[in-house]
Amino acid sequence: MYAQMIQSEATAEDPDKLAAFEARIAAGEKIEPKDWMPAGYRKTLIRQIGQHAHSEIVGQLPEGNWITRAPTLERKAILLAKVQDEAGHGLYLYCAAETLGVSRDELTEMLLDGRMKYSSIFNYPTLTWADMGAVGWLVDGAAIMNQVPLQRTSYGPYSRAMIRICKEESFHQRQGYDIMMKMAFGTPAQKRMAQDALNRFWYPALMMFGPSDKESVHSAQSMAWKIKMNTNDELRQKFVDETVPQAEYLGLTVPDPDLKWNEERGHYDFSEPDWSEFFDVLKGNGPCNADRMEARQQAWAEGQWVRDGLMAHARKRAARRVAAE
Ligand code: BYC
Repeated sequence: MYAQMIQSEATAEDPDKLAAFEARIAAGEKIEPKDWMPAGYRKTLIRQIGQHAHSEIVGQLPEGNWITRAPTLERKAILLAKVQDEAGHGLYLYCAAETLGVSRDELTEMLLDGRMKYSSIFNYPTLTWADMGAVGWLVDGAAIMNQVPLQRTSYGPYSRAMIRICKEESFHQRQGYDIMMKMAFGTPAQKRMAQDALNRFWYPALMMFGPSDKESVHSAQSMAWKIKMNTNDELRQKFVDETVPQAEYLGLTVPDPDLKWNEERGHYDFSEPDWSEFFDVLKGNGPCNADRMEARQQAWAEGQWVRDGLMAHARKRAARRVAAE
């Protein structure tokens, strides 16, 4: 259905419709599901929203790993709530993508057969409790940096989903920083764990913003359509500028010997992540890619009977309605 939709719209594209669409974007209007849109706009949104939805769902796995081992009942309750929020974010985003004519099943199948991606960050392991702090502080922190501007994205359902998501992400970032404070101001051993978590998550967090602007394939068109509001490098710089003082407050060292404040630019200078590692993780060769995909494959297979049951119920209700008419 999705392929057909792109096809029919591509043939229907005409210059007048395109000009009217672009004028609406320029005027800051929201595009709604039933409005005409270029096939490329629809395709880019499905790619980006779908990838984001998958990231929320796969993103439950590294933290889910620590629910049974949280150090206190209170920490466990907070972590449980956060992981449940991620599931909710995935659902808002799948719903937003569905308004573009792709079904949730199709999106999931594209994830499972490798046609769609999820964020590179979730291919790194969570080895200690301090990693729960680093994930909340850095990973949710990077997510907020990227997602706050997306609240103003041009596609209405995506924008509205982002408004709800951002409210919860702020709590996620705060709970991560709270864990980091506890560890960094705790015993020397706890502080070492906090530093080790920062060392391992710093560069993967920087990679979340995507390749450098020189390498980004989609940024120019996505920004022209206001699907993306900032370039990858702009958001990465903003993240570094906000996060470095937070690390200083914790008494932790950002693992970058070249990090320094540049008075002239009014920003920190910092070392780029190892981009060969990033592209390698995207190809499926990160430390946890195989585990994450296996977990999703298993969940999809084990949920088949639930989907079958729901479909049978829906068909029965529809048949009853037809019979009653
Ligand atoms: N990981 O042209 P570019 C979260 C791909 S947070 C994997 O710059 P674009 C959460 C990109 O898809 C994470 N792939 O692309 C947090 C493209 O490949 P394709 C989710 C990446 O789309 C805490 C290629 O590289 N957030 O969910 O203009 C707890 C070239 O890149 C990555 C979002 O998804 C990456 N890091 O910009 C739980 C936010 N970066 O598709 C959950 C919405 C790039 O051509 N997404 N690629 O094969 C975006 O803002 C943009 O899609 C990106 C990339 C900034 C990520």
